[in-house]
Amino acid sequence: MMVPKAIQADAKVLREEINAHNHRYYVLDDPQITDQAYDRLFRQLQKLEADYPVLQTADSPTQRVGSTPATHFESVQHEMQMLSLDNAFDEAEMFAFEKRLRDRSQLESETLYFTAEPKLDGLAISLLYEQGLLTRAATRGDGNTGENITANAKTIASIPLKLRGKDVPKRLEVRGEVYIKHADFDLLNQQQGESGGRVFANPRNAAAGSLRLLDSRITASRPLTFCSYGIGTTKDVDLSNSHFQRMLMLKKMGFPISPFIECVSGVEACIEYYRSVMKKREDLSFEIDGVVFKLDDIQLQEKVGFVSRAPRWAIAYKFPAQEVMTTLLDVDFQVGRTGALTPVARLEPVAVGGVKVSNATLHNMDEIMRKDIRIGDVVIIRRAGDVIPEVVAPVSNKRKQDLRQPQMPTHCPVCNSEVVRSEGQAAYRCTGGLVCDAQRKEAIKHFASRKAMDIDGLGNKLIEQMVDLDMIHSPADLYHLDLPQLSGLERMAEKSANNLLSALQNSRLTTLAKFIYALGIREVGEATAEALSAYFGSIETLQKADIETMQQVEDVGPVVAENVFHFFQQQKNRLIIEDLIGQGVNWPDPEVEIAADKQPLLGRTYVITGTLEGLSRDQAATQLKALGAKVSGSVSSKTSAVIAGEKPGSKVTKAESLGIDILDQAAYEALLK
Ligand code: JCF
Repeated sequence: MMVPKAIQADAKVLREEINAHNHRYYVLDDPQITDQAYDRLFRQLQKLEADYPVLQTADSPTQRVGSTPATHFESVQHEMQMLSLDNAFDEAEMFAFEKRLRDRSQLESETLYFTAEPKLDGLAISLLYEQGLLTRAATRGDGNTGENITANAKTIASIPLKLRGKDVPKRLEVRGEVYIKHADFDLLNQQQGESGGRVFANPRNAAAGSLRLLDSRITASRPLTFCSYGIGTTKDVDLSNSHFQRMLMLKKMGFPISPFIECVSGVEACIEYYRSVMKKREDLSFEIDGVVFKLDDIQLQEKVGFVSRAPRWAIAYKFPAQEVMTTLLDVDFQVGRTGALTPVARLEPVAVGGVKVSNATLHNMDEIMRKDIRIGDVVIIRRAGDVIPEVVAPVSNKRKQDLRQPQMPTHCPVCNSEVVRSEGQAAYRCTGGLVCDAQRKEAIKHFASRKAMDIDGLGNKLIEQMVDLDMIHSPADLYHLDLPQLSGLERMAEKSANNLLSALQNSRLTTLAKFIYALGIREVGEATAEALSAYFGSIETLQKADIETMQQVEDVGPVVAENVFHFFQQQKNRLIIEDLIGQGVNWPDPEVEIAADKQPLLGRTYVITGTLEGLSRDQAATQLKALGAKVSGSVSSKTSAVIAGEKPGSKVTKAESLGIDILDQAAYEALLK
């Protein structure tokens, strides 16, 4: 078919433009156009190629959508073996690595330079470029023989289909890692779950599974990313003797390289680099499991050579594993502040992420059942960053005999009250309330915590000790403590007792929001406490509010409203609040919040008198204030209207004399609308 010259030129321009944008995005990390603009260019090219199929060149970005499935993967012989890496797990092993290098190279005191980069947790592939075009991609396999995954590799947007630049090598083999970023992995697994597909255990498995699909159209839909780390066979390429310089050359040719790659001198600097990457680890958008160091001098590399499958000139200094296996010895149940019983795994102690762990959370009973975790199982423990270690899953093929399922106790392990499960909720709860020492301890810890009453120096251990000694039963009891009582405690000198008393004194002045939060009402966090404080303005108004009024507060739904209402219904809670206020806990009046776009009554002043049906005067005042109005206690010429319920007093007479409007309950309700 004849293709008009102008159309050929258009296709070429589009191809080059799209490839340039790809390069800016994946290699330079500096995109110039929006995703939508990119999609527009892409569709224009697709249209031209559909009209004139001969325009579909091998390097066309439209080739990344995948093609019809293969029946199997051809095998590929690697011309140069694909090496794996030796590991180091501590500094001593890094120094041993250096010593081996010096012994082999007979360099005693010269500075050794190393290229350093984070070690991606993905899988290694080889990309072969002939006359500048990607002609073959292969997995590492056993290092000698891999699988031909060219169709799949072509769908990965960060793999160049064509080399950039004028110097086109006859042959160039580029090696690197295929991986999936955290966010992409989460999204992929969510989609897989929704469509009933395979849910992957981690990004590495997802990357491996996606790269080994016979249908490259499915691979095209998987969010795979490529990063290069080295060069294999070459023909007709001018190569630097520095590994670092070679990597910069790859970048120029259009390959993504690690944004963290550096050349450092000496093993001490390697260790420093390792520490700095370890600090960044949690903030990276992808999983890494260590740092790779390579002797930078290629001639030296050749001199020191390699053993079986790993080079002597490189090493992977691994981070402490974040996932390890150990035995689940038992499951205990911990009682939280709201009485919820949480299953806690007691483990054969094991080091995870550099810390010895003997307990981990099992989240809840549903999770235990879903994962089929049994007491005695070998389990996978995960500890990432500063989060609480968790049991990820049992290793089911290690289960040798029938094992017992953990059972939720029928009675609280602390106070022996009955344990119940509310309908539709995951949590089982102890019904003991503040009778339960566990709940009492947690309630007081929460009350004293920084974001609540902020009682400095009142640590968890101290609270536990005082509850165990029956010194305190409720948060209010804290303010009854005196010096002789405190000085009698374990590890409590008179000075610290005095410090604690003054911390208690300082905590008496607080804010309404912090006070509400400190009460520890179920599901009332800081933000909800703030909103309740702003809406109701006083603890009395809040205590008297009904469930419907509470739901007027932003983000307060029926469940939270019910929790708050139920909390204040209970006599014992009201007594504790009364006691706290009696002990001098106080706060300035909060500003009552008015939504800027919802102030139809701004500038108006109302006076409320008499009894309204189903509504206290405080509640009515709150409703009016929420609409921007002012509420005053006495009638004057500035009064906009008087709201009069049953049995109004003299205020109505005064209003009549001043000619001010009087609204009955129906008129008031109409006003609110
Ligand atoms: O990031 C990696 N996973 C990675 C693997 C980086 C490297 O520089 C590697 C590698 C495997 C082998 N270098 C070799 C030689």
